[in-house]
Amino acid sequence: MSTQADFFKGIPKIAYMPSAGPGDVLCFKHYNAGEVLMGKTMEDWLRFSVCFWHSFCGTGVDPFGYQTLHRPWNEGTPMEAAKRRVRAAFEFFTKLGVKYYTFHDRDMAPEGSTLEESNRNLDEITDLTLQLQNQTGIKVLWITCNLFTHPRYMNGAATNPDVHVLAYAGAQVKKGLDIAKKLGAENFVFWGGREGFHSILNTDVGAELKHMANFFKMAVKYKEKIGLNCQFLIEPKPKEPCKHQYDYDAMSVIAFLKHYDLEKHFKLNIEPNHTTLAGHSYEHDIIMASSFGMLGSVDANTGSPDLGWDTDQFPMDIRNTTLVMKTIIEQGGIQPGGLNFDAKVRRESTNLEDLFIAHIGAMDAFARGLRNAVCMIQDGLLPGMVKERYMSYNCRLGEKVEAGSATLEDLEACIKETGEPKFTSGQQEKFESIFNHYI
Ligand code: XUL
Ligand code: CO
Repeated sequence: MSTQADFFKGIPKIAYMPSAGPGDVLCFKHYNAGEVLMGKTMEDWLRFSVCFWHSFCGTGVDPFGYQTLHRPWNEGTPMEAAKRRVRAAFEFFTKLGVKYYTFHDRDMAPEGSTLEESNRNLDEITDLTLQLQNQTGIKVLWITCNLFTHPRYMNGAATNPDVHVLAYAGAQVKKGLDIAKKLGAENFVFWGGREGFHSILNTDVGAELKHMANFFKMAVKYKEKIGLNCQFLIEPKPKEPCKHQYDYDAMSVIAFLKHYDLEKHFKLNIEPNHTTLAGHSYEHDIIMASSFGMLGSVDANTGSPDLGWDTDQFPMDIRNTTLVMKTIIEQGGIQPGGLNFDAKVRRESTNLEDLFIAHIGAMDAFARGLRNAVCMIQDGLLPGMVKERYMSYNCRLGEKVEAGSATLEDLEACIKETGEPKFTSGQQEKFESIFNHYI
């Protein structure tokens, strides 16, 4: 069978057309893959990835309504449909010009009635994806195992009170890691959707956290054993489907990793829609994770402030993309991670074309964010003002505080000598006005 699919008839390879008009939505107006900014191409700064589950498995079903998205690739037996989906996906990636994709084991290939059958299905479908990867040069940004949809996982996977369920999850992850190796995945994600609780009354939190840590240690060991060279990532989320999820936010995950001596094996995959569900601002976990050297990848999406759930919308807000890209530039890039669009078109966006428009719009929003952040950093005005705020540390006492060698006696002596500190304006509005100049 040819590798060429033809699901998106009439849609050409998406081109960069900077002077296109406002109504031209099937071209990039800002994303120019090969353009070099601060020593790297836009493609390398942004490392865009399309997610398989929302864009190729999503049907528009929500808790209140049936399917609205009738995709031409979802036809035939489950295995036939799986192959059609893969072909449609590679046609889409190629036309869009995105080099990476992400998937769960169970959205790539249907679950069988036994573990062996599920594994065989996955082998067969990933033979096809490998062939298409080799033909197109498109790569896997990350793979993850779905340890939350099947009813066996209703009480959790690695934190399930039943060790047999933990064992099933382990068997699934073992296979997932083999597939990651086969496809050359650059990262592997753990998202603990059901690793948490609904009631503290029936839950031994201490035991569950220890089981989860030991589960991760088994994964690290197996990864090393098979020589899989990829970055492990944990994706924080505070709730949904659980009432409380252990991987609540960036700081909870970092504390967990440090407590169980796992921090050198993992980084974080931050999804801003999860960050806002935790009650933080959009950029909060991006900045917290990066400050600890733990920002590994981004599930680039957004929520809706007036809905308290994970709406997984395409990120279109230039303020947000500017702040994310500023952090990514400041940490020297996001590789081997990337910007994965864990986002779905609205169930009302029923045209096939909407799938392209959504990705193009989000890619342009991030390209603008990148350009803005580059201007901001190269101008040096805002970074200089931030530096200025901490100037007082350029003294003997400040240096000792920085080095961790100051004592409380030193601090007391300083105050006895200099008296009450003077007021210094934080100038928030000035910072905000200058930021707005760049966006
Ligand atoms: C769920 C979510 C997942 C993970 C991968 O909210 O974000 O899709 O990204 O399992
Ligand atoms: Co996600």
